[in-house]
Amino acid sequence: MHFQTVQVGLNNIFQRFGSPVKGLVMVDPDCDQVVDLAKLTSLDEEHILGTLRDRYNKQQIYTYIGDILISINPYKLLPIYENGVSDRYREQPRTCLPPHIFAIANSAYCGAVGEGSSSSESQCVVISGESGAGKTEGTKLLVRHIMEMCKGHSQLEQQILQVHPLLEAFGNARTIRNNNSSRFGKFLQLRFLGRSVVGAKINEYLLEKSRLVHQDSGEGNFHVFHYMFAGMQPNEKESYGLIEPQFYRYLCSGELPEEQKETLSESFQDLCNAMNLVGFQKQEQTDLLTLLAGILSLGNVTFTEQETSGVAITGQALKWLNTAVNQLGVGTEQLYNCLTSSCSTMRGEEIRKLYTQQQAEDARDSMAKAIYARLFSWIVLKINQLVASKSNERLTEMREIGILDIFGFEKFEMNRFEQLCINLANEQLQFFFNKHVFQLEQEAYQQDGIECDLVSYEDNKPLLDLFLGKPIGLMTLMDEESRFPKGSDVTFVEKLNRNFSNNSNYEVVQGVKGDPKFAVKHYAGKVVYSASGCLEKNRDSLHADIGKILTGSEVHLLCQVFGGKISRTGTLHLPVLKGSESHVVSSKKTVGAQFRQSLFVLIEKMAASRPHFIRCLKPNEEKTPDNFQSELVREQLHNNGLLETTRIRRGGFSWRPSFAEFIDGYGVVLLRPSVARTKESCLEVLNEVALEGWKTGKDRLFFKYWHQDELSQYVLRLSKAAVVLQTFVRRFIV
Ligand code: AOV
Ligand code: MG
Repeated sequence: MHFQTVQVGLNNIFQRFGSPVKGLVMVDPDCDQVVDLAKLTSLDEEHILGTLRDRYNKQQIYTYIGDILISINPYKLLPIYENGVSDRYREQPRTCLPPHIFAIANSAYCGAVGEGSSSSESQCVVISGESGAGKTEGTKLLVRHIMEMCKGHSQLEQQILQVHPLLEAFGNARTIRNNNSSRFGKFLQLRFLGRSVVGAKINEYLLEKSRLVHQDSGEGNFHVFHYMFAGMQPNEKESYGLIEPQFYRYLCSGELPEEQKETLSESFQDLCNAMNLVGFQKQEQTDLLTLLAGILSLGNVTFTEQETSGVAITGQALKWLNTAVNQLGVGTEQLYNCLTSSCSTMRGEEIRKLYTQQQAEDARDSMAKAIYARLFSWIVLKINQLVASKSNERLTEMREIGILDIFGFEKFEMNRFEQLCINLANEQLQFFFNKHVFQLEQEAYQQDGIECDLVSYEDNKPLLDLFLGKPIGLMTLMDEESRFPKGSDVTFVEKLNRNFSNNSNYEVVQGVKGDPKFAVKHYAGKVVYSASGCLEKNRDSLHADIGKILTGSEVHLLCQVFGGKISRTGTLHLPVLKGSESHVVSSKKTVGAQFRQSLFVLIEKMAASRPHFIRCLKPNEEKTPDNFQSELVREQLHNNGLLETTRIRRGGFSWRPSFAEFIDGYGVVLLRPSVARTKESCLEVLNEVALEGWKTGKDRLFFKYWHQDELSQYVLRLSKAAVVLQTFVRRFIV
């Protein structure tokens, strides 16, 4: 068949299937309202806020700023997530449908599998927002829709969906700001070969383990403990050695309201189902629950000060010690000794040092925290093993979608080491966002001499320097002080005050005696931090004798997570505790240093993929539906730099492929066997598709955010047409 005839054929087919989209329908078909803030006629905060409020009041919680999605937490279930809706977003172009998180999932999926263009690349979705703004719910919706897109109904897809209830049970808890607050950060990587998901991997960041032993008023321990009490039958509780929750010191919230019990009981069932589905063995599950009960019993071991020196465990506390001994599978005497004294060797001689009340309580709590944290890491590791991609042969062909859901920015009455790390992570994310949305884009205009109005934005680099600057940054000073034998929380803050009193992002705070404080002006507001306990948490040391008895536990799982000898699988690689000569086992790096390192690796990984941004907003602090508090939202718009984002999306060119990249993706439009990766071919393609409003640079093209959608739709229609044409040729011509 002659080429000309094919073209005529295509045109006819386009008429049947609709022509390539020219210009976008940027109004919501259901409500005739602006759905893209970058298309507003006037760009000021009031107008943007008003548009978001009007949409929210009509239950339209999603709005675009170009290719960026804004999501406002509705605090109620909206009928916008059913399968039918998911299907519509899968089948129709995003521009014909109201803004939705499914559309972002679609775009990440299509980018990763190369749908709508002939090249594929790894993607990442960065979801940010304050605590309670909807990041975790958003993550689940994204994963669900992406699994729908794969539609292989494979066991792996089911397992991946079950990862969330599992991780949330162990890593989420009720806080003042969010009833289901993530107390750890996660980066979930979904791996694809062709259109199918072939594996997944989770990285976890900084579980807030201090919550296990202490919760501020109005807050809860990790959900799993509450699930156990609500969901276990009385005989089951008895077999694990559990009594009523109000008798445990680590569960100060005690008895739960009746109406909550039912949902918690269901959650316990969901957790058990998830463990089964993901592939945890029965014995592992039993061990896990036994150890959780053991942690609670351990928490009830209290100490009485002795007249001479040291502390003793007596009466009721001794009973709890014995219960813990059974549940944790360790020796009574050893546990007694390592909770009340420490043992070290000096010149070959063993020296036992008796603890004070405070030291004994710290030893008990650090033991409980170490067990819980290692169990959590083990769960993540286990999930990773079970959902790992089985074939590593075609590694280079695999593409990833990484989804980042960390703990949101936090500002409580009392902010500690954990908030410091959480807020640092949020600063880094904000920096990543700024870099992508503003800095790289504007640098590219200058390099290529593209004329475009520059948009100024709030650069949080000085704040990152305050934290991470070398040689003197807040985090390095903390590490330094943690290593210094005489270092204390007080000397740490003195050091900060000495070094940063002139830094505009730092504020000296007059703390009460014994509770040293300092303040940092974050992008999302000023936070006063209490340094009490900071150094200890940063050191995160565990006495060698405690490590030793846990390594020798008779409970297989406990022994395994502490790197003991018995091992059925032998394939788990949690770092092994080294029983050294010194009486304190301290991991080589401080918690802060490890966290910084993992954030660095994460940002590098994200920078190597195509990012999609979702900015979550919180409409009110009361966690109630239909309650839009303008001032609260205005503050978040301001902190997130969303007005500036809107400006740059409107005026800027957010997609900037090189000529070669462009031809790899869209050269197919020219319907030729080979297309040179040159500027001329690019212009030919653009002429064919009849796009308007783009610019050419020295070695790349500059496109508006909607151009990529238009091109992808053109290619999709082309491939649909090709299929029809093939069928036609097969039926009627051959
Ligand atoms: P977060 O992840 O951003 O906070 P979540 O995703 O846990 O916040 O959302 C908090 C609560 O808001 C959820 O438990 C739901 O009750 C409700 N919610 C959020 N998104 C939706 C939605 N799309 N539809 C209905 N309800 C929703 V934190 O992890 O605390 O930073 O650290
Ligand atoms: Mg969360």
